[in-house]
Amino acid sequence: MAIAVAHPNVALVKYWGKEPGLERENVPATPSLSIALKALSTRTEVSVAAQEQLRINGEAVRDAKLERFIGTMRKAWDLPPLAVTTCNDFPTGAGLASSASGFAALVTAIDGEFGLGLSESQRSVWARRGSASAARSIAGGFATLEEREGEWSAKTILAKENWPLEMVVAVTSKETKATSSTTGMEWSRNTSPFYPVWVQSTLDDFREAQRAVAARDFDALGQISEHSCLKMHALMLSTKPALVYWNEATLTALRTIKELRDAGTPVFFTIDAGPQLKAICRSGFGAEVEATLARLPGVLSLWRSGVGDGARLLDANGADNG
Ligand code: 2P0
Repeated sequence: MAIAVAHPNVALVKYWGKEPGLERENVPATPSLSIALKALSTRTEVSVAAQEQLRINGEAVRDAKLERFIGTMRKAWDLPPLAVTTCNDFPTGAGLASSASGFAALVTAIDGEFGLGLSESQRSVWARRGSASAARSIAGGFATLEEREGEWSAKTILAKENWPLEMVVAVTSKETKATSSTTGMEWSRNTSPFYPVWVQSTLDDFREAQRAVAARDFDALGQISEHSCLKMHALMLSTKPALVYWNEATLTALRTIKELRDAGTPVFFTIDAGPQLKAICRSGFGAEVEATLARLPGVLSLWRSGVGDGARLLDANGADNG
């Protein structure tokens, strides 16, 4: 049996939309940039079984996306029936990137169990075929997902040690979202009049965010991240039917982060395809940001996190030596 662990990631420059004709490969229409969330993780065990079995969070499931993905891997390797057991220590399918950590851990565990000998960039390409954001969870630290030598894969552009930012995740709903990201982004591409501008302008955001990470310029990274986030939500709102992922507490938390920043705390926000708010702050300010968000009505739970590593195998005793 092989056991792998992976963290979800928070995109600062967002991915929302696939390249026409390459949807099944999850080739993004734009590059993206993210930070791995150390405090949240997915742990996945893979072993050989008499019949294929998938268990997610303790329950036997049928999962079309997962089954299709394993089928795609079978076209490349002669894999036997698999027993896949995966657990998230955070809500699944609620805008916390469980598919990112999930596919990153799965590819890493399959690679480990069957000795496929995949390089990190090959694992990233495979994870992307499961869910594009999963490519970034293979890399860890500050990662970019873009086209590299003809394939879309992610790479760490700054190791976690080199910029120890803190993140606070404020959970405002634990419900599974009504519209999946995969469906929502297809609707946006096909119906939003803003979509072409989103694709074209995200390239500039990506370059600016890369520069900000390289220079460790917190203010510049905050400005471009909030812009990319709000622009993505404007795109979602202009989709038919409209994709409204926020709730009242999301907006209250957003306003609170701006107030904290105006009062001198180095912090900015981002929000993905769900109602949870993620605050990113300089090292040493996480406790203050967490305490402030915890007092808000509608904030159900919080995580405080540092920057995490990429997906990795655990040893035979389940210990993380990575
Ligand atoms: C991101 N999201 O860059 C953006 C921001 C959500 C909002 O990547 O269709 O689950 O499996 O490739 O990766 C969510 O999309 O979608 C996502 P698929 P995925 O993190």
